[in-house]
Amino acid sequence: MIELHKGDITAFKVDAIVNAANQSLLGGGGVDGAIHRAAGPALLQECKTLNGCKTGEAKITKGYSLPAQFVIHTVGPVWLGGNNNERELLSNCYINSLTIAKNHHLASIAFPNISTGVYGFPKPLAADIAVKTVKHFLEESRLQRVLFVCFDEDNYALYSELLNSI
Ligand code: AR6
Repeated sequence: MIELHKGDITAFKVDAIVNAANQSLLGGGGVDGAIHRAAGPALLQECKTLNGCKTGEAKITKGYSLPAQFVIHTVGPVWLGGNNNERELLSNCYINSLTIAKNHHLASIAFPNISTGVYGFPKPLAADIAVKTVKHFLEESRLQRVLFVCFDEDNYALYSELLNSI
């Protein structure tokens, strides 16, 4: 089941929240900064043991002081105009995060709008990829709840329309 929410993903009490990280996994701005601030310094300590993460891939840590039990860190593509495999890499972020959740027998996972901030991915295209990829994955998995947590009004409007029309 897919749910749409507006707000700060760090407040969600789900099994895992997804972080839109960078390849270092050592923190940054945007949602990444918010997650590290809310989780506390122990999150950075665990992230330092992970040896980074490639674009499109994902790695899991504990959630520490967050209400969520785990954080799944994924690295979205930087939008470079659309001819650098950006679409497939963004789709891979969702697939690889969902696969980790499934392998850990998690029932609920919340996604931010990966790559649509600093990384500059066009929001309508990113929303379309996110919704299609998640719907396709849910057809053959037992994950109970997938939440899209939109922070800005643009993304919330895009997801509302997409989720109502499919
Ligand atoms: N909860 C949910 N969504 C949020 C929050 C929040 N607290 N804060 C921002 N967003 P961005 P990216 C939304 O820039 O584009 C970092 O520095 C925001 O409105 O956080 O994947 C990393 O370290 C936007 O829609 O991530 C990387 O270096 C979405 O989160 C780089 O930014 C993603 O925006 C990753 O860039």
